[in-house]
Amino acid sequence: MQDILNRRANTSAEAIALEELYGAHNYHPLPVVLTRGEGAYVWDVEGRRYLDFLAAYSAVNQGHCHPRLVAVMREQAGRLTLTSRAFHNDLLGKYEEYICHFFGYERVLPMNTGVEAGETAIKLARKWAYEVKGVPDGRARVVFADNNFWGRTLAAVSSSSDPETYTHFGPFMPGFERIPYNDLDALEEAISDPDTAAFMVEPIQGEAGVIIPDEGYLQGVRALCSKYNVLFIADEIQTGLGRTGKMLACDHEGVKPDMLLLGKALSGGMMPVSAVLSSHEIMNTLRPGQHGSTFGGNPLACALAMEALQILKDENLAENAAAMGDLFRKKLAELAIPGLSGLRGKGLMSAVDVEPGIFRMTAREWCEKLLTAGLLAKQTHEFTVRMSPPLMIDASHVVEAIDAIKNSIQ
Ligand code: IF1
Repeated sequence: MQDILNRRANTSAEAIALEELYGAHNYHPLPVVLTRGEGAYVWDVEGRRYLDFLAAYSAVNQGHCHPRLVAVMREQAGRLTLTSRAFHNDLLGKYEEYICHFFGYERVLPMNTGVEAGETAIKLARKWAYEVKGVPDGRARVVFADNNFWGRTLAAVSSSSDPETYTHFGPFMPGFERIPYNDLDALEEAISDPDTAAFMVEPIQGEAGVIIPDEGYLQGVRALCSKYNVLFIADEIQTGLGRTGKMLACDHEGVKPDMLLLGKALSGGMMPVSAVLSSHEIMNTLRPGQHGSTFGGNPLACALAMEALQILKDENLAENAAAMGDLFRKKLAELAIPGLSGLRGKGLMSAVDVEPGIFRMTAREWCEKLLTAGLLAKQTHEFTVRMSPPLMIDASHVVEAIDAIKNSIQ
C-alpha cells in the first residue's frame, strides 16, 4: 500500500503538469485532481471535498466506492479475476442467468466498454439481417439518430453527425444512415427499406445535451420496428440502471427493445463492464469464434455486475432518482437565475443551457465556478451543463448543490 501512495502526485499542480507533458491531449478536464471518493463526495489531493454531480458520466450511480462493491471486488480479486473464454468460470453462467432474469431477456453477451456493446449489437443485427430476415449479403443498413453518441471507435464515429467527432477519421463504415431524432415519420421512411437491419437509439440523448423525445416516441419506435421487421436497439448505457427514475428509460413507455445495451453503472464504476441483452433468435446467429473479447465475462466483472444490480434494487435507487431529480429541478427553477434556460431532465439526468449574452459566463467558465463552489459538473458542447449525481443522494445533497449553484453565480 505504501508503494502505491509513494507513486501518487503530491499536489494538483504536479499531477496536471505531468498529464500535460506525457499524456495525449484528447481531453480538457476541469482543473481538479481527485484522490478519493465516498458516496456522492470526492476529495482532491489538497483535501478539498466536492459534491460529484457528474458521477463519472453515470457510471457511479451506486455512489463512489460502494462498500458492498468494494467487498466483492476485494474478495473476488483475491480469488480469480480472469480466465479468458477459452475456459469456463464459475460465475459467468450465474451472472448470465441473473441479468437475463433481471431484465427479462433470453440471452446476454458480456463485453467491457459501452462502445463494445454498441459494436456487438451492430454485428448481431447484421448477422440477423442476413441469416434470419433474408437481406442479401453485404447490403444490411443500420439507422441512427442525428446527434447520437455511443463512443469513439471507427464504427461509432462513422454514425456521428458531429464534425468534431468524425473529421479526419475516415474512411467511414458503409451501411450506416442517419435520420432526425424524435421523428417517427423519418424513421418509417428510413426503415421501410427492406435491407434495414436495425435502428439504434438512445431513449434520451446524453452527449447531445439531455434531449428528451416526445412522449410516445419510444412506443412509436417499437411499433415501427415491429411493423418492418427491423431490430430496435436501445442504447441504455447512460440512461439505464436507475438514472432516469426507472430501472430503464424504456420502462417509462413500457417498451421492450430487441437488443438492450448496458454499461457504465453495470459495475458501479469499479471496472468496464458492458452487456448486450437479446433473444434466442438474434443471439443464436453467433457461433463460436465469430465474436468475443479477452476480458468479456471475466469472473471479477460477473461478481461486480450482480452486486451492482442488486444494490440498485435493494436501495431503491431508481425511485430515489425520480424523487431527487424532481426536487433538484424544482429548487433550481426557483432560483430563477437570469441567463439559465431550458432546464430539463428525467430522474437524475438533468441539463440546463446558458444563454450567451445574458449569462456572464460560457458553460465551461460556469463549471469552473461551480468547482470553486464545491460542485463538480461538466459542460457538453458550448452552452449546456449536465448534472447527473449518484442516485443515492438525499434531500440534503440537493440543498447543498443548490447552495453551491447560488454561490457560483455571485
Ligand atoms: C468520453 C458523453 C456521457 C454513452 C452512450 C455508449 C457510450 C457512451 C449513450 C460508450 C459513453 C461517455 C464517454 C465519455 C463521455 C461520455 C458521455 F459526454 F459523451 F455524453 F456519458 F455523458 N452509449 N459516454 O454515453 O461507452 O465505451 O465510453 O464505455 O469521455 O468519451 P464507453
